Amino acid sequence: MSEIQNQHESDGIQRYNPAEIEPRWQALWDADPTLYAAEPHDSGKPKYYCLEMLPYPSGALHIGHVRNYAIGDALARFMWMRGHNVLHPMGWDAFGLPAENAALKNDVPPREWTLGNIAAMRKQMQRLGLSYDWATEVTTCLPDYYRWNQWIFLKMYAAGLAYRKKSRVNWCPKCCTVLANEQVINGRCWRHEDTLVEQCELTQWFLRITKYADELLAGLQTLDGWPEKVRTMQKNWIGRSEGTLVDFAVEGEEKITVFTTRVDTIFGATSVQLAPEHAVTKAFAAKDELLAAQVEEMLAQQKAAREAGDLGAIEKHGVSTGRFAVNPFNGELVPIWVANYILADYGTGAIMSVPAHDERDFEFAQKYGLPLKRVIAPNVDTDELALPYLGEDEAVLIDSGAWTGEASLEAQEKMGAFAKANGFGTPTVTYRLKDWGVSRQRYWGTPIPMVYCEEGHDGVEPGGVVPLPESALPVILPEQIQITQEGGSPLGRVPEFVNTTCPLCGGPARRETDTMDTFVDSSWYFYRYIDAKNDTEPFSKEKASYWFPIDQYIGGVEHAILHLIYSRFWTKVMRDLGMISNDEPVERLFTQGMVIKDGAKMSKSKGNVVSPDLMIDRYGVDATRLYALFAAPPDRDLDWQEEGVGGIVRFLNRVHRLTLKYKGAHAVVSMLAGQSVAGQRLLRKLHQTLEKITQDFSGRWHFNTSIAAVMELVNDIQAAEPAMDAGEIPAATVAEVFRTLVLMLAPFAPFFSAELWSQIGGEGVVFRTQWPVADAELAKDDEMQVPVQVNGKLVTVVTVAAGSDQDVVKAAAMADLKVTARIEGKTLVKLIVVPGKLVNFVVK
Ligand code: ANZ
Ligand code: ZN
Repeated sequence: MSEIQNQHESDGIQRYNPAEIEPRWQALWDADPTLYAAEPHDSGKPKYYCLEMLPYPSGALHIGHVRNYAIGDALARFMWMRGHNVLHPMGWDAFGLPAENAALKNDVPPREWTLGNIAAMRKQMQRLGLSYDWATEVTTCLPDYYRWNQWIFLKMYAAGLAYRKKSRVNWCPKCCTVLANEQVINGRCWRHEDTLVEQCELTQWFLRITKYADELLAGLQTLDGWPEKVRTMQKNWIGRSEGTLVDFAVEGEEKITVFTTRVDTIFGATSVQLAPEHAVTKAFAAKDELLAAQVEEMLAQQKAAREAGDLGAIEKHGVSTGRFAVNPFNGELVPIWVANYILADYGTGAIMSVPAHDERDFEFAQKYGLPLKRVIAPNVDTDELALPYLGEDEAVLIDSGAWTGEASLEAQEKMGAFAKANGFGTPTVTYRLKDWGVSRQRYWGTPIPMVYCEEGHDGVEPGGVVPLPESALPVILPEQIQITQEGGSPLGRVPEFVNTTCPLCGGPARRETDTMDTFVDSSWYFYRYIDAKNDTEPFSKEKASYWFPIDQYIGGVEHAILHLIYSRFWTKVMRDLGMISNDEPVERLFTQGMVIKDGAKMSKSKGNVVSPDLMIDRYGVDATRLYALFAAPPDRDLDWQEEGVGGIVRFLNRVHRLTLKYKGAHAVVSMLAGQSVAGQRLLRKLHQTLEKITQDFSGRWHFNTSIAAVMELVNDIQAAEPAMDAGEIPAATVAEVFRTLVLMLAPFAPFFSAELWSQIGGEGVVFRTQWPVADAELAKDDEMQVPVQVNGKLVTVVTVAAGSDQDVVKAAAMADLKVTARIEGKTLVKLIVVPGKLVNFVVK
C-alpha cells in the first residue's frame, strides 16, 4: 500500500485509491451478466472473436498469465469501443497429471482439487477486471465437455482417422506403466529416481494427422496473420521431404528399401545402413549371436541418448553385419551395416550411404575405413575436389554409367522414374510428422469410448475393438478412485468401470482403460465457447460459421507446434465431418513474450516468482496491468521491476488529480471567444496521441509505446496547467482533452477509467462508448522548430509553419532579437540554411 498512501494531495482533491475504486466497480460489473456477453448475430455489428489461451488450473495465476490476459483484455475492450460484437471467453484446460500428483501427495480427489483451483483462479481473474463472459466458460474435465471429445473420437474412428497400432513407448518397470516424455527425468522415472526408463512396445490409439500433412503444410501459406517463426516451426515439424525409395536386394532375406533425397548419387553408395530397430536387422541378429549382442548394446546406448533428448549429438557408431545388398542401378554389392544414427521412424529406417557427398556418411566412412566414391562434381572434367562435396544445383554426374553428364536435379527426377519403370523403386514424399498417439495410462483424462468384446462374434475377433454407440456417451470417469503408486492404468483397477457388455452382442466386454492425451481437450475448446450449453451436439454449425475463424488468438510461443498444429488438424477433421465450414481455426496469432525477473525465468526454486496478488495489494489492478503492457513490447520478454509499477501509480495519480481538478471545466470562466495558441497546441498533442494509439491497436500492438504516448500527453497537460488556470484555454477544449484521455485509457486501465468517466459525467459504460476518432487536421504538425546558430553556436530556436521554404526560415531567424543582437554590426560571410534542420549565420 505504501506507494498509494504516500501520495498525499494537499489541494483538497480526492486522491486516487485503487483499493476503494476497484472492488466497487467489480461488484457493479459482476452484477450485470450482459456486460461482456456477445450480441445476437443480427446485431448489425461486425463480429470479433478475441481469444487468449486457456490456462491449466494449477491453483494460482502467475504474472505471465496477467500479461497474456491484459493484452487480450485491452484488445477486446478496444474492439467493443470500435463498435464490434465481441466474443471474449475463458475456460480451463482441466485434465492432466498435476491433479493426480496432488491426489497422491495430499489425498484430495483430482476432481475436487481441480474444481477448487478453478474457483480460486476465476476469482483472481474477476479481481483483475478481465472482460470475460463467464456464461460461456468451458471446463474440460466435466462430462458436458469431454463427452464431445468422445463423440468426435467415435466419428474419427468411423472415418478411419482413429486407429490402434503397436508403438514404442517409455516404460517404468516399477510403475508398470507408460510414461509421457515429460515424466522421464534424466532417463529415470519421475516417481522412481533410481529406476531407468525402458522402451517397450504397446498397442495405443492414434489419430491420423498424417493424412492432413500436405494440407497442414499448404495452409501455412494462407496464415499471413501468424508470426513467421511459428509458421517456420510448423513447417519443420511437418518436415516434408521429396525423395526416392530404392530397393536393394539381399540374398536370402527381404529386400531393404532405402529412402534417399539424392538418388542421383546412388553410383557412389558404398554401404547400406540400417536402424538397429529395423526388421532386417532383427532378421540378421536372429541368426548371429554376436550381432544380436552388438545391436542390443546399441539400442541401450541409443535409448540413453533419446532420453537425453538428442540423437544427433551422440558419437556415430556402427557394426558390420557381414552381409551384402545389391545396388539395383549398377548391380554392385555393398556391405550392410547397422548404425546408431539411423532413425527407425524416419523414411524407411534404412539408407544408402554415400560418403563422398554426405557429411554424416563421410564422418562414418572415415571412422570405419569405408571407401569413398565420387559421383558428382561441378563439371565432368573436375579433377581435384574437396570431399564431401554436397553440390546439387550446379552439380553434374560423373562415373555414373548411362547417367554420366546429367545435371544433378534432372538426374534425380529421371532416376526416380527409371527405378519405378523397372520395379525397384519409386519417387516418394516423406514427412517427419507422425500420427498422434493419444493413449495415456492415466486416470485424469477423457475415457476413450471403446470396449473390447471378450468372446467376439461376426466381424469382431475375441477381445476385438467395438466402438460404443453415441447413446452410450458420455463414458463417465469414475470419481471414487484410489490413486496409488501401483502400475497400469488406474481405471483398470475399477471393476465397475472395466466390466461392461458389448453393445453389439450383449456379451461380456472390457472397457478401454486408457484416457486421452489432454491435447485433445485443447484442440477444439474454442468451438465450445460459442455454444457452451449445447447438450445435443458439440456446438451449432450456424454459430460456428458466424464466429469462426477466431479473429485474434493470443498465447505463448511454447505452443507453436503441438497445440497449434493439433488445433489446425482438428479443424480440418471437423470440416470434413461437416461440422464447420472454415479450413483454419485462427486468422491472426500473437505470441507474447515471457515475464522474467532479474534476467531469469521465474521459478519457485530460484525464488524470483512475482505474485500478482501481492502486486495488486500494493499497487492496484490497473497499475499492475498497465505496467505489464508498458514495460516491454508485448512480443518481447519483460523483466518485471517493481519500481516500475510504483512509477505507473504515480502516473495514474497525476491523471487522477488533473482530471478531477478540471472536471468542472465548463464552469471555468474563459475569456476567449475563439481558440488560443495554447489550446491549439494541446488539441494537436491530443489528436496525435489518439492517432498513434488507434494505429497501435491495428498493427503490432506496441502498447508500451501507446502508454508512453499517453504519458507524454499528460506531461503536456500538466505543462498547460497555468494556461488552463488563467482561462487561456477554452472550456470546451479542456473538456475534450480529459474526455478523450479517459477514453484512451479505458482499454488498458478499466477500473480507473470507469471511475474517472463517471466523475467527469460521462454517459453510460466507458468501454461501450464510441472510441474517439482522431482529427487528422488537428493532429497535423503545422509548425516546425528550427535551431538557429551563429558561427556554429546555438542561439535560439524559431518556430515557423511546417514546410516553410528557405526564405521564410531565414526571415524568421533574422527577425529574432537574440539573433540580431549577435550579428548586428558584423559582416555576414555566409548563411547556411538547411530547411527543417537548422540555420547558421557565419559572421565576422
Ligand atoms: C543418400 C544421400 C546422399 C543422402 C547424399 C543425402 C545426401 P531429409 O532431407 O531430412 O529428408 N536418411 C534417410 N532416412 C534416414 C533415417 N531414417 N535416419 C537417418 N538418416 C536418414 O534427409 C534425407 C536424407 O537423410 C536421405 O538422403 C538419407 O541420406 C538420410 F549425398 O540418401 B540421403
Ligand atoms: Zn461383442
